[in-house]
Amino acid sequence: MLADAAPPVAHLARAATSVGIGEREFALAVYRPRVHPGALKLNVQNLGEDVHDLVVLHGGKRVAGLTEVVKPGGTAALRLTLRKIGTYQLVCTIADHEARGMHATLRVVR
Ligand SMILES: [Cu+2]
Repeated sequence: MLADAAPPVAHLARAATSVGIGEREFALAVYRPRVHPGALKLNVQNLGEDVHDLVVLHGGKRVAGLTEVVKPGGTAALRLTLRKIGTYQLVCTIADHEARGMHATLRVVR
């Protein structure tokens, strides 16, 4: 039946958009740097040798962050909803990692 093949649009609209994040010494890569407003799932992979974390900032204020550090070779997921159009900063807050290059931007666009 057609109803089985095509889920309702409302269901699709609620699904979180996945955003891959790669972290290493000392860089932070966002594999989907532009997203639409709504629910996101940041899939964080630590590709390095040190522990890293991930915090999301908007206008210098923290809007979300991982609750635990990510171990070398480990992964973590951060679920959040970003409704405001604009540019968000993703940073690692461990030691001086941000200053050494662990920062990136995520843009929420219409
Ligand atoms: Cu780090």
